[in-house]
Amino acid sequence: MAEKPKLYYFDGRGRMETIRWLLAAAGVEFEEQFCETREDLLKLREDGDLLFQQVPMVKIDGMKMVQTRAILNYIAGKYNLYGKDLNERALIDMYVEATMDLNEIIMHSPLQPPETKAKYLASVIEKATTRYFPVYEKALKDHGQEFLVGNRFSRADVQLLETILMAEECKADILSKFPVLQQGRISNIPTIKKFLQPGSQRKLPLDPKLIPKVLSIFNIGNE
Ligand code: P9H
Repeated sequence: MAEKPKLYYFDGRGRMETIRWLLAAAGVEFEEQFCETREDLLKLREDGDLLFQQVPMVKIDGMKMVQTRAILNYIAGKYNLYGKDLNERALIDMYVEATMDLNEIIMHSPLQPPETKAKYLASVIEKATTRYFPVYEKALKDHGQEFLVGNRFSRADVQLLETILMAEECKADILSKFPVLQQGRISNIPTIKKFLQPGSQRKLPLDPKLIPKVLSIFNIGNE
């Protein structure tokens, strides 16, 4: 029985959440070790576990993988979520890189100073509804298939759903102009349905009270 992958990060979303989604979508059970303090991060460094002194780190198949995208590519390749050929992979990569761009701006919204938070959120919603969601809506409408690429479940479907749910936390009716995306068929896939259940390893949005703790783990603001 292959060893379960083990994920090293803080007890929150950040850059590890998409990795949790992909493993869950592939039906892969995983363990987690949380950095609760800066000492925990420094210990991983001292033990030589972090190639670039940073987390996320995932112990999988005898490797200590770092770099979020490298980890996602490995998991997608290993669990057949990356298309049947280079052309499908190219399209999947274009789709997922865009979801990660949108994720990046959404995941930084809790860190915005109060005076600019509303403006920041408005720009997130504007980008989501004018640059990103129209592309996925059109793709699904044009080919009429359940999955974005190659009529087969791939990381593009998983990462789009993750991003849609994050965007809906910013504005509940953000999909109002996107009827096909609203269908949310991917949520009914058994592995995804299980991950969306309360009590799963899916993380909640960062509790603002915990921001100082996260910033202290990564020594942000004390440089
Ligand atoms: N290219 C937390 C929440 C949201 C967004 C980012 C960070 C980058 C990858 C310690 N790791 C705040 O910056 C914490 C990376 C990995 C790499 C880290 C240091 C970050 C965060 C923690 N910082 O894609 O994996 O930025 O280890 O000394 O750099 S995550």
